[in-house]
Amino acid sequence: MNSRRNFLRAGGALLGATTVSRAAQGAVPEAPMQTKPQMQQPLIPPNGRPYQPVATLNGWTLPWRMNNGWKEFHLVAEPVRRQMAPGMTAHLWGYNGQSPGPTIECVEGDKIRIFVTNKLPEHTTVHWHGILLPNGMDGVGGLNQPQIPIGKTFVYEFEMKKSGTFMYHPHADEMVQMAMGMMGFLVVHPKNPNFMKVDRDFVFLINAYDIAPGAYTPKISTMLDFNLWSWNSRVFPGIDHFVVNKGDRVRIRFGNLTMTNHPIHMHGYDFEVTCTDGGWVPKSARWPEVTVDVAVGQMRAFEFVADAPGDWAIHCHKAHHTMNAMGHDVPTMIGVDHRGVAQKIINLVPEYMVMGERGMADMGEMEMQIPDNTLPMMTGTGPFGAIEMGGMFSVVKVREGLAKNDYKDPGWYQHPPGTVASEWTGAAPVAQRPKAAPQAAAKPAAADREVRVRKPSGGHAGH
Ligand SMILES: [Cu+2]
Repeated sequence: MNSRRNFLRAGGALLGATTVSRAAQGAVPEAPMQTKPQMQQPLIPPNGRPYQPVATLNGWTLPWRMNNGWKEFHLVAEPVRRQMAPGMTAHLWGYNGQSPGPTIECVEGDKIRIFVTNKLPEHTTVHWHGILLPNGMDGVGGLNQPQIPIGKTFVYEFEMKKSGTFMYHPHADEMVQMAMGMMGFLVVHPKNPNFMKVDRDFVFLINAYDIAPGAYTPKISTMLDFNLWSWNSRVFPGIDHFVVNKGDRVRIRFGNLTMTNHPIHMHGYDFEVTCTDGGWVPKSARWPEVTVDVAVGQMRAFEFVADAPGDWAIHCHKAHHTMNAMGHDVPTMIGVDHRGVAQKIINLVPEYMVMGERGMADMGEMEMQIPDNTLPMMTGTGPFGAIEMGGMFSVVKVREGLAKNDYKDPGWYQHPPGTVASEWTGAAPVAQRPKAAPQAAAKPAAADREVRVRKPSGGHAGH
């Protein structure tokens, strides 16, 4: 799976004088690398306590080695190229060949040693978000440790005191390094494998980029106006589907490292939030939801039993977050008939296109000239036609008879006959509409009168 070995490029010769001396006694473990954008098979633990491994959307889990009772991992912070969806690649910063970095999985009670090699053009650190650890391991550059200089390797050591849902990211030149894609998921499984047991456990980080159409590198000073809203640095239609066996108990975990909140909405089910970055939510404190808002810097995990087969949409409910890069200065043209003026404009601007007067759905099907390395704003095709989405949108595919740990795309759902919304072909119903009241009609009593708008001409427009 992670076949490319990088032992030499991050070898012991790079160890800095400030590293923990007892770790320096052994060689630094190899730093596996992964550049494929498709989800890699979850990593079934080859040693240590057993657990159901998580499936990282469009990502992978970092292998480790055991060294005298310590689980040793090696992260390499470095520039990477990430395909965000077929047709568009971004030049980001990440770890071990990708943004986000690999998911780190371990078990409550594990002793963890994580080597971090800095191959960025500036210093960095790693903060372990939500983990209870000694203060000097918390990764805030300048406050808890010196920054990791270019070319040096630092080592972090701590014991996993509790299980749950966490992440890692730099706490050094944070605005730039997070805008460039530096982050990763960290899952600590419970010591008791029956506690909070699920059959499928998906993880992803919510991130956002501002990459001008045709460009490759994000603008790092953007505060709010991002144009690529992504999950694990992928956008629809590039985001993996959540493939689930009917009857499975499913957990979906996500963390938000963008600059705004995201109401994550799943169709077809209700669910309960069972974990935050603060820990597991006791049963008595849960309530049903179909949308869970995740604020900046927060993590949420929700669970449901997949008893309803189908292709169920899952997406951020902010409509602009289910679109790819677009100009936001588009005027509203709905209801504007500009046929008369269009020919005059075309005489001046031959490529001028009349659009938007009936809404913008046409754009989902339009083959428009766009710059290289740019995704259509609304795209994707389903079994019934254009899906007209982008950004933070994927599909939960619930099917019967999938094997454990089978995450292969099962194709589109085959609906039982008679269960798809379709055109009514019977007699057209007669619409019952109130007749327009003559101007002189008796006024209704003040209490139940509706709002009336007086036009400048003096006529009445009833409402
Ligand atoms: Cu959103």
